[in-house]
Amino acid sequence: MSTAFSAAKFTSPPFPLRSHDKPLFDPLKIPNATSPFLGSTRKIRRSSSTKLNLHRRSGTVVAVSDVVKEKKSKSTSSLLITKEEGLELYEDMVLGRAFEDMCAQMYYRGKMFGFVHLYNGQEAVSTGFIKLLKQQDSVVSTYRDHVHALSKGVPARAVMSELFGKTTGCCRGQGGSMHMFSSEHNLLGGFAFIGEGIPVATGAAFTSKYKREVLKEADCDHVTLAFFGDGTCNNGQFFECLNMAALWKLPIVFVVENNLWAIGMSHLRATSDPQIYKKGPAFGMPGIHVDGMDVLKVREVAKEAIARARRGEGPTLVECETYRFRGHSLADPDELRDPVFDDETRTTCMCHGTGYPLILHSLGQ
Ligand SMILES: Cc1ncc(C[n+]2csc(CCOP(=O)(O)OP(=O)(O)O)c2C)c(N)n1
Ligand SMILES: [Mg+2]
Repeated sequence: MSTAFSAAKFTSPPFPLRSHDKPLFDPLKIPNATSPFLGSTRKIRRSSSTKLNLHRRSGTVVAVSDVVKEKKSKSTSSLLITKEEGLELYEDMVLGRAFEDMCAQMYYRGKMFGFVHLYNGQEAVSTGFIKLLKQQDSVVSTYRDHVHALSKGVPARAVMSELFGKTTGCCRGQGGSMHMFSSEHNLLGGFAFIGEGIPVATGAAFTSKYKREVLKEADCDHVTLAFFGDGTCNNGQFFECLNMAALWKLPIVFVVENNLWAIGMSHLRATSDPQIYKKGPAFGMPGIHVDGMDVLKVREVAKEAIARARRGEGPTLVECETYRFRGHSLADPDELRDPVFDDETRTTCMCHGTGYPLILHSLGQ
């Protein structure tokens, strides 16, 4: 399948490498680019401040028209799935949702303790990506990790037991909600510190490459998926790992679950450029934006990113625009967000053509 981000598009340096080349993007030239500090959260939800960022989304992205046309003509066929595949995706998403609704019940009845971060609303990302993996492929998660564990095949009973601190849990009850781990399923952990999993995932991807190229294990084509949030993309480990993964062409996919919020901090308020996927090309890897609420679209992008990694063509950064339906954790009263407004923002961002259904960020064209 010839795709929007096939290797051919990256064989020659796709972006200016020398300082005298024309810069890709001059932030000073954004119209109305006043102070990025946007004041109170109320203001951010209601005022023109959001428009600034939406404007940025639409104004600074240059899409490759050929790529878009190519994708438009092919997208119908690649979104098709068999009945069995459809059922598998549906079952996985329903399992994730039902499992976590039960967690909420147990927590509010006082039967489950500690921090519990639910994934309600984001299921299409986990299912769309992880259901394409082989058992030997690895997944590295965050503290919002229950559903990633379920998608990777860790039995629901083992995950729930872990949440209750039982010895029958996947970490013998010693990890708890934020530290799901299963060597059998190559689930390399949930991590409480944001960004902490990204170097672990990069190391796992390095291991695969080392086995294949140095130890000559020719059949080792394992891929690693690193999941993390939008807030984490302002963290240094994200940039360091993108650099190393691109430099060494590691078989990894960086999956950003952009749910627009980092606890109570709006993504639009916390980052100098809200289009996270654009950071991929800055490191010489494809950056893709996708509707993270649509499992088929996520799956389409995931298929190509995973295949690219498996072929030895290196990493991809995928930004999945999604939304969490509950508070940051079950202890969070979730008073800051306005879901109606957030939904409008999300829809507007996508309709502005930043990547919906799938656009490869053109590099300097
Ligand atoms: C290194 C570190 N700094 C700060 C925190 C506190 N913290 C917990 S969650 C969070 C926000 C993360 O937001 P995001 O990456 O968008 O993930 P989401 O919760 O939205 O899935 C922060 C700052 C932390 N856990 N680790
Ligand atoms: Mg977030």
